[in-house]
Amino acid sequence: MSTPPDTAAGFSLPGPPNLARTVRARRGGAVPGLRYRPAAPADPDKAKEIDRRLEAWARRLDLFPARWTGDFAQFQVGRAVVLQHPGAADLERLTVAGELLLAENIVDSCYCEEDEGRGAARRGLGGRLVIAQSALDPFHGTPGLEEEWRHGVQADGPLRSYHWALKDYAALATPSQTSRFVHDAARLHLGYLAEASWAETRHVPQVWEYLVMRQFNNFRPCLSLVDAVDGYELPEALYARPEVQRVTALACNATTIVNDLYSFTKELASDPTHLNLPQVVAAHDKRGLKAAYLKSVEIHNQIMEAFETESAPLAALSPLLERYLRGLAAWVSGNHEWHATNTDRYQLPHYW
Ligand code: LA6
Ligand code: MG
Ligand code: MG
Repeated sequence: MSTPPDTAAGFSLPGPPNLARTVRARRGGAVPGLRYRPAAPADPDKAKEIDRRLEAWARRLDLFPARWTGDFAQFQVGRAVVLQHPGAADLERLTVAGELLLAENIVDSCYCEEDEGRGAARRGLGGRLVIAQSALDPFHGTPGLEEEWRHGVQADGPLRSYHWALKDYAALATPSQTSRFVHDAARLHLGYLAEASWAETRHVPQVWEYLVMRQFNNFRPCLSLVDAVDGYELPEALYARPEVQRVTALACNATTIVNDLYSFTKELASDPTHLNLPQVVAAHDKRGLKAAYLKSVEIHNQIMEAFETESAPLAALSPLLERYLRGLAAWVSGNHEWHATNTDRYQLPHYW
């Protein structure tokens, strides 16, 4: 466990209390009192086949050093996408969802998360992320400069993973679905930058400010695929409607707060000042981490309830919307199941 310096730029700034040693982790299972719906069980053979394909893809593109292969296995990408997309049209589409999930995690781990020991650094992050965005979002210029760009976006594993995963996605999705994904990636990168900026200055945002950041630093790019993976398109004219955007964001936020709840002890152990929802609530309420954690569960539950309540009348409007909302709900359930059962990666605090 590392103890971060309590000074930044030569002056002290208040941070969340360092209570890491008081929180004993307990075994896995669902967070007591959490509002969630059970996921369709994952077919282990399907998950294994996706993992086999993803491992071959990662080796072929030399995405990460061989010594990280065990971390790859622990992450269970195949099982994640099988749980999240129970209506997937075929294995190829599931594999592409896995490529994108892997790529997003490689970028987060290698560029953004300083504590993970993979060379990530907050300093200079903006420059790295803008180039990463261009691995998804092509540069257009003179032939010579485009050639330099083509070469430049093959420079490291994070760039190669983004570039080749998106190429595979664009081959099976419509241009509108691909464009949707590229915009969601830009939002993700904006969120990473805000997270890094607050970590650098040791700024503790208000709860609403934290959740705004987390609405961008969010699983949204994964939920952006639900129609393409299931083999159809929710047309832009429906997708862009404000009420559809709202329920999409509510679903995405519920899934991401689930990450904050399940990764709480892991993050506390690696950096006691790492921001997640319970930490930010604790910093403001000053009633301790346990009360803050339980309040965070309540915030999650209200967001889940709003997603479910507001989805129902929308689903009644059109069969396509109904299918899309079912896909979002399935992703939410599958994501919860993956977090609750990935006990190698996540353990709950001993609060109950
Ligand atoms: C994971 O949270 C998360 F929500 C992300 C937005 C990063 C990956 C991006 C995707 C899949 P965190 P943990 C679009 O970075 O808790 O807290 O597993 O990951 O370390
Ligand atoms: Mg992260
Ligand atoms: Mg987390």
